[in-house]
Amino acid sequence: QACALFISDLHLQPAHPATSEAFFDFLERHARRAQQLYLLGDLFEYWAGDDDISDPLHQQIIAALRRVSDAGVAVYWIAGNRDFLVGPQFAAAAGLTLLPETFVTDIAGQRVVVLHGDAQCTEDIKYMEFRAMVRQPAWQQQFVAMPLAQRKAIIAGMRENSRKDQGDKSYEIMDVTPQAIRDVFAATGADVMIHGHTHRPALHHVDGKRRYVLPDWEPEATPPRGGWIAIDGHGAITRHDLGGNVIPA
Ligand code: OKV
Ligand code: MN
Repeated sequence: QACALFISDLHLQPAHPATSEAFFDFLERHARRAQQLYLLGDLFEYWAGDDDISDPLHQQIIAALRRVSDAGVAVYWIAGNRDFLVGPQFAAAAGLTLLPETFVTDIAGQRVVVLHGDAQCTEDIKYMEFRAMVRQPAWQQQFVAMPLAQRKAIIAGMRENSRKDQGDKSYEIMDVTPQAIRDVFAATGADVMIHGHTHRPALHHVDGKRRYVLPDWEPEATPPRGGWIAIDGHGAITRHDLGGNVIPA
């Protein structure tokens, strides 16, 4: 089918094998037959640098993405707040194209803007400062110049601090701000926006435009979470659960 698929926030990690299995199943059964696949951030729980490519789970993920891109699907990547260190080596191995943080494209006659969504959580001042720092190429060059084990230890320390601060709780209340969303629509002239990050899957109507929010993936939760958005050849936009069932609008 001439359709484009969109996913985000899988947070793939060895500790949650069911999520990887659901992802591989999605790639084989659905993405392989699509025209385009957009990965909109936080595919990984964290990415410490492209030299971590030989990790067994990373190898499995790369091979699975490769099968999709080798089948002729155009696979696109937008970085999330956990995997912004993905670079050209990973992209080449997986056969995907790295996109800038905000990307506008025409799909079946509609102007669609895709993004992760973290940059629009503008009320989280501390995170916005952290983001401004770690998104600088110079900062990233210095960081990846450190040994991989040291980078992993730094990230583990950040995760531990975030847990201690009950950071999980404080950013659970964070969402995109209406002004940041209006700014994206104004800057891009898009009719449709698709993003993830907030773990608040929904369809919102904003000044006559639509904003689709992707779910995070947790197939073993009750109820299971996860799924994708599809745009078919006629421009019809549908939301799907992990079983592929359409979520009613
Ligand atoms: C996750 C959020 C903490 C929001 C850091 C490279 C760096 C990954 C990381 C560190 C933080 C995720 C992985 C966490 C989400 C927060 C605070 C707010 C808004 C690097 C790769 F910087 F070292 F290069 N991170 N963690 N927040 O503690 O799980 O979502 S986290
Ligand atoms: Mn995110």
